[in-house]
Amino acid sequence: MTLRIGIIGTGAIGTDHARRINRVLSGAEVTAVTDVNRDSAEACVAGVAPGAQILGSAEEVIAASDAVLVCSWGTAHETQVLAAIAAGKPCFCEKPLATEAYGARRIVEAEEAMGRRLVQVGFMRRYDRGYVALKETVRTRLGPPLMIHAAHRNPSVPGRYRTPMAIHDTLIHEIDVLRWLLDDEYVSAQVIFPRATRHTHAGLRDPQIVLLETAKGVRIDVEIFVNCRYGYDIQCEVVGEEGTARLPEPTAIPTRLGAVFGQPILMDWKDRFIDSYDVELQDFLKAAAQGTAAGPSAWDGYAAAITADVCVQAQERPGAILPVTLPARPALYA
Ligand code: INS
Repeated sequence: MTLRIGIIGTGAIGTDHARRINRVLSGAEVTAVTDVNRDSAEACVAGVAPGAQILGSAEEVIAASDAVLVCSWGTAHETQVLAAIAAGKPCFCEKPLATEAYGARRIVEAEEAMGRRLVQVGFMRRYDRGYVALKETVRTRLGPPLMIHAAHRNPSVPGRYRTPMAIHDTLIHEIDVLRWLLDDEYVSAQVIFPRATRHTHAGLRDPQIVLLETAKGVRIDVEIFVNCRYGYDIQCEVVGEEGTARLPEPTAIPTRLGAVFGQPILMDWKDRFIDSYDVELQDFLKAAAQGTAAGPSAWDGYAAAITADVCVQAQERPGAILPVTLPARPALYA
């Protein structure tokens, strides 16, 4: 059986997922799309989803599909995911699950009321080979992890990117993947601001350092530097009792050329975890064919949203250490 997939939001990531489903993955076809911008939906259909009908609303797409992908603006996610759950349809939602924690909470409650998992959140780093290997090394060889030093650098960001986006848009990846990597929960967050780069503007403090502490006492420092100029660079080093382990660099050709030993650095974030998007969506399709969802859950989306909210408050009080409090994990997400 070919699964009928509906896509809500046909911007860059929605269209790329449509391409993936129709041309790379197996078991599904994109049969319906919608976007607030009709031109964008038409371009998606013309480019990568010739078999899809363009519908006028998210609700129509949900009704016409076996499973849906929510790739719209972050602020629209909550309503659309809740509508998919109400219809009993498996739903893949790009990050963030909701723009504030109470929205994510409503999604968790709706899913609990349905009694089965229907939501997968698009935290694709969990599917990246490098992170998977790092997690395995930490689990089997490093001894108890003690510290993590991480960096999330973008060469530049669009003009509309403001200070809180460093958390909601950027740090959100580390918030999820480090919690998963350590199998631990955050208990506090602190933000400090180093000297600012001259490449930023009044609306964006850049760089920033976020310090997280986990229930087991692991200390994490994450540098967020979104105008670093030189490239898109994701670093993660775990320090354990017996040794350290690092996230591998993406494959690139080292050269010895013109008296320089060199290795290229990626510039576009879309290229950095490109393979993991295929794996995460295939995982979604596999579970969706059984009428359920796997992978990062609504609970993970909620936990990330709670932590992100605290980090944004910590940005407003530089230096203050603020508690992160998660409610008890419901049995559905055990
Ligand atoms: C993007 C994306 C990237 C991240 C950027 C963010 O939306 O999530 O992975 O590095 O900072 O703006």
